[in-house]
Amino acid sequence: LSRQSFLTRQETLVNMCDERARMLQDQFNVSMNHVHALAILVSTFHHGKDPSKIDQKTFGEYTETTAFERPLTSGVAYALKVPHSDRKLFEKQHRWTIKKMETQDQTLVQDCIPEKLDPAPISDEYAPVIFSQETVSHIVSIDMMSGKEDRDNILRARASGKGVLTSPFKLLKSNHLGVVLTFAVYNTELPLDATPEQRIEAAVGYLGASYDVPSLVEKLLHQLASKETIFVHVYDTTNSSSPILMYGSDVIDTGLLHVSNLDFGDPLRRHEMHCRFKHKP
Ligand code: WA2
Repeated sequence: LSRQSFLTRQETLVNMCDERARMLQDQFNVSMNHVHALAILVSTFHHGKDPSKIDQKTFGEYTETTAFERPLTSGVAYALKVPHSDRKLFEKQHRWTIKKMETQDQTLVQDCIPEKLDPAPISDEYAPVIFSQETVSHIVSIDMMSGKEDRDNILRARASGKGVLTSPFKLLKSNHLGVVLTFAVYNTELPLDATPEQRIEAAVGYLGASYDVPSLVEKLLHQLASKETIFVHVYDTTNSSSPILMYGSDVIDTGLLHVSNLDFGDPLRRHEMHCRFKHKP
């Protein structure tokens, strides 16, 4: 291979990879902004009105008809902050018990059969899902603080006031790795310089979106021509010594590798796109 054709080939790979990384990042950013707007909608019309202007029917219809605004998401849901002292009254009003995400038998959780889910054990506070897009209706009544990744997200979202992302983990009822994006919903107008303590206190709930990464990245790449040309892998590289593969398979070494950076807006997480040609020159 001549030096010139090597350089041309390398340049092609760089351009294709950067273009795909930018598309994925832009689409993620668009949906993140819309999820943020949903959190403000819930704050204004559920917590800001008495009686509330939002119920499951309104939330379900609104989120379904605006789903096109949130590319790459598989569904959105709203979980309420319930202190233990309010649990009895909350469960009586909703006519269901707050459920625990993790059971002894993981297969039952994955299937998300409501009757098989145990009630949430006693805790200081809970985050049961009260509204959901139809696509994730299986998480209604589940305490999102009873799952490690969801819990970490809730704690970080409400203390920071920013959109936060989980590490990749297996989403309920799906066989795919995914991530969850969370925005806290606050009851009062917080000053811009509010302390984490003020934020934690003012939090009333958590608006979250789930991203089924393999199927959604596949859909995105499919829209592009020359899908046959390169392998694309997406990694969570937050822990640089053990990157987590989020998308892609069958790594074949064909020489050139290009790594494009991905910024999903959460400074605590790092992501990369790795691209390789499928065929040797
Ligand atoms: N949404 C969908 N599937 C899931 C999931 C989730 N969390 N967790 C595990 N599988 C209501 O941050 C609040 C959504 C959590 C929001």
